[in-house]
Amino acid sequence: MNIQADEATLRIAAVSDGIFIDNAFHGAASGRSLAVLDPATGHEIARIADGTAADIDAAVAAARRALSGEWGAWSALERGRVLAEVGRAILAQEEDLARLESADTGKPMAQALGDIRACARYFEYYGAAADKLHGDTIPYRPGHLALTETVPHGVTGHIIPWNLPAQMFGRTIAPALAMGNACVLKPAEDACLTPIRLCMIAAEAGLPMGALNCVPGRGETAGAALSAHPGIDFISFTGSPEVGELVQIAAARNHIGCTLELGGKSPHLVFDDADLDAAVPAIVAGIAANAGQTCSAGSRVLVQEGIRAALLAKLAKAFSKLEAGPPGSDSQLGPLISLTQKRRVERFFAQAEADGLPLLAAGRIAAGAEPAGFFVEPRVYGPVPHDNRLNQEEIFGPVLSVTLFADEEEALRLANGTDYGLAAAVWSVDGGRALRVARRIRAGQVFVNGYGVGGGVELPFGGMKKSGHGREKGFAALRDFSTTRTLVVRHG
Ligand code: TXE
Repeated sequence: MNIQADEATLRIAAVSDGIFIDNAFHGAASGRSLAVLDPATGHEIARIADGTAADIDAAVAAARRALSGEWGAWSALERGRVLAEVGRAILAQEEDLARLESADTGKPMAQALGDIRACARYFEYYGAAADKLHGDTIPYRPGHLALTETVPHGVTGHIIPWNLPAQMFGRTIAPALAMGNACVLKPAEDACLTPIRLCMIAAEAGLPMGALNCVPGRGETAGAALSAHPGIDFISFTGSPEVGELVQIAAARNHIGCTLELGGKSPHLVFDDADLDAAVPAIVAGIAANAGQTCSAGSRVLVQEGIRAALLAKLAKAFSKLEAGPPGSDSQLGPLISLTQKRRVERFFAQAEADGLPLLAAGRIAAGAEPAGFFVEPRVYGPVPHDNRLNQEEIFGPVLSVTLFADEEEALRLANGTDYGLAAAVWSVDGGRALRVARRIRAGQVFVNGYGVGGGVELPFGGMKKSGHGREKGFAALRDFSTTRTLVVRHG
């Protein structure tokens, strides 16, 4: 870690022993703290509050007060202006924030900087959109005026993961605030320094007290307390399907709505006529980005038999050049977030070996990488049988599997043949085929001759099937973070 990263980390460490409520830091009710580890070295770099149910209670109460106080009285225009100001403030500190994000997650600086800019873009986009979603007047009975209003849910809970902390913050908090909700955020215990810092920036940019509160802590304590809290009116969760199920059950018990974004097993469908010079770099970037720890990682390559040899040769060449190393190095990939995630990916390697899957190519771990860091080598396996675990389970690491298909029907059967349905890409220069296939894929985002990971603030994003429900990004998020009140006036 370089000196500037040290400075950024230490500055946050000085305030992060608290819980962020009513625009100020408070001590955790438990008095306990959790270690924050640098994934590139395994060393402790900061400590964060170990928030529990008592802190969640206080945060929800503050959010409720905000709704009946200054925040609740603001117009949509005023909300939009403060969000735009938050976006500008983030950009003004982008280098500093990127160093913090990189130190906390281990990702290369260039990727961290991209994430911070995406976060700022969410605030810019939703700042401009805050007064654009409105109701209708509805032709009704004579002597009546009927109309609808778009109103906030009230207090919204937000549980985010560790893979893209800054992006997730912008993605979930900006649209919720734009619609006038008051938020309680529970960032992931493995990476929460940037979200905490972003809360401070939002307060400094003028967000009123209680509009945004943050309780770092463990999932089974702070996270469970937030999702079951009777004082929240809606919850947005991004993470594993297992925890998503718990969050949805808790929401059902409270009779509130939720959005769940639960990852994927997203395929590339590469047809015989595909432009491989475009496809291969996009496929590699789609699994190497964030060391494969991206919900929309393109982790399966389905390839038509006629182009198999050419594609495999190019993929193997590109993979063998990939290197995982510390964030300050020239490596394209950083470490994984934690020892737990590293062991998880290594279990998939062991399973692949036990199943006799051919290893087509592997990248390397940089010579300078610390052995105690959470690095794994990028790998591509193939051909992998469709029903193998490598093709069916989310690995969340830089691991790609290749499977062959004969025709369109088989490609679609394989593409749709997992529990997930988050993203997909179709590669073909035959426009008719590309569209025909794209429109039969059961996934929330389908790309043709390209692949977008992470970005695209304007584009509705979310899952089908086990990948979850509800939509983030774009105007779709504004709809999910609001509800409708119908008003009927009988005027005679
Ligand atoms: O997720 P968890 P983990 C997938 C990915 C990864 C696997 C496990 O495959 O390998 O999940 O990751 C909070 N009540 N994704 O264990 O536990 C937790 O504190 C309420 C895909 O890290 O789901 C964190 O803030 N909250 C994914 C958040 O849930 C709870 C991103 C996510 O952690 C909780 C991350 C509980 N009982 C992992 N337990 C994506 N969709 O992008 C934990 N949490």
